[in-house]
Amino acid sequence: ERRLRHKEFVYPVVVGTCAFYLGKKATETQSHKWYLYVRGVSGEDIGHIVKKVVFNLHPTFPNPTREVTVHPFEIEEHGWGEFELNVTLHFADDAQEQPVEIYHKLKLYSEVDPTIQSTKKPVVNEQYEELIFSEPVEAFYQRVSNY
Ligand code: SLL
Repeated sequence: ERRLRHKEFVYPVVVGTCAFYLGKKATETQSHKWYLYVRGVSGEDIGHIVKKVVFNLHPTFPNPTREVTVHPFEIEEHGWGEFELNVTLHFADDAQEQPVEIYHKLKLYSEVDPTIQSTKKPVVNEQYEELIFSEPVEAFYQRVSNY
């Protein structure tokens, strides 16, 4: 497949976690409910670019490798501790690109005051990432730039 020498396709995404303290329902191993997601910057489906997201959780979780192949590229879990996550994005076949890994921290406690826990106000940690396709395959570039 032909690659476009002087072109670049840049697609911004957000990787985030959103954690809710369970309050009275909290147990020792499940004090929080949390979500981990990858989406476009306005919350849009990224499925035309990304065919699979692999979320690698801490080994204390059952089946810590979670694969999602459709929007929303998101998982829901319960836990007690913060940890560093590995999120691997696999691109659409016509992109002919290797997967990329993004590291992200699951935050359960507010940095402003970690002793204050509210069941109503989630702790959100979002990171902006630019997916950069330099010298993209022509067919992929045509498809995604007209999207
Ligand atoms: C810590 N380094 O010690 C971290 C590890 C692991 C969190 C946190 C498992 C939940 C479950 C879970 O929340 N692990 O057992 O179902 O703080």
